[in-house]
Amino acid sequence: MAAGRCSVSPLPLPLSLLLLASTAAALSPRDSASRELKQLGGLWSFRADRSPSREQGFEEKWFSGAAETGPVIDMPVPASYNDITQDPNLKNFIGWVWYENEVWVPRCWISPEAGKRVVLYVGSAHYFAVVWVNGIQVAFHEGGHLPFEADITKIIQSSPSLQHRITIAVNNTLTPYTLPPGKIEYMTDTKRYPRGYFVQIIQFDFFNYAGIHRPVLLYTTPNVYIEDVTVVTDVVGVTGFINYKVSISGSTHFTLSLTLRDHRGQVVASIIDGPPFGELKLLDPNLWWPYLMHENPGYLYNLEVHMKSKNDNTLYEDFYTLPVGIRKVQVTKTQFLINGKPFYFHGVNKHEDSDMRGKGLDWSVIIKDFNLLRWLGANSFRTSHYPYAEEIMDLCDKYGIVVIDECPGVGIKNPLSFGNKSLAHHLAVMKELVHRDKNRPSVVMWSVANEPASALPQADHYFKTLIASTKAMDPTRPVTFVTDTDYETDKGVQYTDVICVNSYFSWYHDSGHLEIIQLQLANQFENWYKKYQKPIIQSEYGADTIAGLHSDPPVMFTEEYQRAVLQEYFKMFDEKRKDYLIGELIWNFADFMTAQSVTRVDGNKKGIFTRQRQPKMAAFILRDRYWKLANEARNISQRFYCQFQNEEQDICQRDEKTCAAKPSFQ
Ligand code: GCB
Repeated sequence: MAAGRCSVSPLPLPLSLLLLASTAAALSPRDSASRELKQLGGLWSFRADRSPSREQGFEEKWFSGAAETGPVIDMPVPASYNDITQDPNLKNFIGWVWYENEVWVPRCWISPEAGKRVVLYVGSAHYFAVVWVNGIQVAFHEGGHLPFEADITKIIQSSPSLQHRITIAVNNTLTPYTLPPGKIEYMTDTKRYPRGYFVQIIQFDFFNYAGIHRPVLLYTTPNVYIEDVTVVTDVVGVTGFINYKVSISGSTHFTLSLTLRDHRGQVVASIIDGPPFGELKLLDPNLWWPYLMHENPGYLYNLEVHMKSKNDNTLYEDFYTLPVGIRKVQVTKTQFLINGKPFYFHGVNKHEDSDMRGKGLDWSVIIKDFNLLRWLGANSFRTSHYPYAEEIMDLCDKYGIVVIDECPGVGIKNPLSFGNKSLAHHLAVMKELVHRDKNRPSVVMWSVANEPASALPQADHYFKTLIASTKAMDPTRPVTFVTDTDYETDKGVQYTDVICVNSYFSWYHDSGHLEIIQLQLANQFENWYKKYQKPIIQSEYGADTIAGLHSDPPVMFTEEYQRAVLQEYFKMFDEKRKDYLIGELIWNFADFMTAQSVTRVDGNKKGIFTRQRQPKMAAFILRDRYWKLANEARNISQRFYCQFQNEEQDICQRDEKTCAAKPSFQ
């Protein structure tokens, strides 16, 4: 809950702004022989609109130059603004904040002879964002975890200057119709609260960090350009198939060539002057395998798409290179198969969360996290509870970390949030997510929500529609949502392909009673399986743990208690993975920030690593388990193990043959 003072809702947008359609990003921006990128990260001028109505910025047209209208401070982009200053009011601010930056655009980008488009791309701004260039509105986007963009060519071409002002207003207010939903509650008892006092109510367990969380870029394409590429891969026997579809914008007259290269750059398949859709066939391809399932995980080919178009005597050429992993995903009644082999998810749930940066993208944190995941022997994670940055997803593709890709459908508890308005928005968000991540081999399943009130009667229609529409958009991947509702009353799981269930035995219920875990967990699994005969993932379990707090016998919040909870869960996991349990994802990878409450001591402490990524005792027992699971599934993991174990030398001396070829991750 965050507080503020305001006479009206902090949300309203002038109608003219709402009329401008949201502009979801097309292909992930990449440079190429025909495309240039310019990063706009760094320091932006920043001003929070603290006026009671939060509308001062719009009334005074701060998009015409916020820096001239009042005091601004330096704000890093990307980063959440909440933890950057010492100001508690900014930490808990609700409403519009304004970012402004002056950028140079090279002359060669905009001369009409260059025949280029210039696109402004925002990786993510939480939650509502309005964008202006030189005071002209170019985009409005709703939703904090997905990219959007705007073609700004005409605006910058018509400016007398090569320097341009970019303004981005961002509002973090959540309503019953946003995703995640929330509610602004006005406290009208003037004996207890100042006049106009309101709080943001949320029903999810992470801090509602806000600001520009991911990179802002300018990029160019030719005027006739590759707008989208979709690939769907399949494996039949020893043959790999890549079905592709390319859409071109700006002209209907073009020719297309596609070249597929292996990791050494050798051409392995190609199509010259082919149609915009078709198939590439590869005999005995290198398949994309998850980390620890193969000695060469995350194998990616590069699909180079080359478009040529002659328009009004001008030749336009566009090049776009898409990494492609060839793999196939299937679900049976008891198994999850990748390339026909059973895959067991031994992984984590994460958050985009770190000190100071909040949810802002930071390369050091990203790489540290991937190193810890691989140290741990984790082969997978769920993007709890929103889509993660494309930069993170790229590394999952590259390292072979399997992803359950979750949309921001978290905290859907209010019956109002099951209405048509919310459903329409949820469908739109899934469309943006599927569009962004459809080509990623690491993404093996979509999760449309986390712990919604799925016992409500309206949940039936809601999840039936949502899951059917997601499957229609992507028939190649299973769809799930994560439930904590009782198997008898849940209305949504019937539509899923895989059952994902969260439970916190001996924590939120029967607190302190470790001895009940196995019985309750066995019942949980049996009940769900008997009812639906679908494979099950334990999608969350865990215990809050203050690093350095000890007690034996274990008591809650100590490292020993977290370890004991995990060990009890492991016993039942080992029973059920013989049958239909296909995965276990610990809650959580690292401690993370939440709203303040009496149940949270400076955030959620269920991490097996602290927020600063130092291991608690649980990290070591999980690591032993995950490496054993990997070893059981396939012995090659021993080779990876050597890379991370301190006792590397010992193992290598004992088992020279296994350790002979040490693969490198880079
Ligand atoms: C859950 C939620 C997660 C919470 C976690 C907890 O069931 O899915 O968002 O953080 O429990 O620690 O309470």
